[in-house]
Amino acid sequence: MTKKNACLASVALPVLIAIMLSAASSSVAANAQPSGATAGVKIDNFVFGPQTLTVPVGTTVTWTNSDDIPHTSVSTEGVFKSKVLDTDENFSYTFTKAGTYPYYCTIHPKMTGKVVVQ
Ligand SMILES: [Cu+2]
Repeated sequence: MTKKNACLASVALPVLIAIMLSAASSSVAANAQPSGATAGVKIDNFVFGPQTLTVPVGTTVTWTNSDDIPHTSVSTEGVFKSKVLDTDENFSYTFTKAGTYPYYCTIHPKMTGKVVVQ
């Protein structure tokens, strides 16, 4: 190898490695990222609607309180927990693992719903 070529390689190789690494890490990030899908649960008249929401993995679910009294949306298994939502306030959670996620309103424990993630 000539001196010039060696010099070129010492510059080109790290660049090549950097490109390969960034390509690899961006494809890993793409796999780990949520699908970007969204879905909504409306809270109205002491009811979560729909009571059972079925969504694909990676979906962000937003609960919106359309009732005129405060409610919460709290996972029975501690997976997510909203603050107290006043009228028109909302809470979002992104479901990254398949499963069934029951939840309830801590102020009115008879209010229940579930999110099924597939
Ligand atoms: Cu409530």
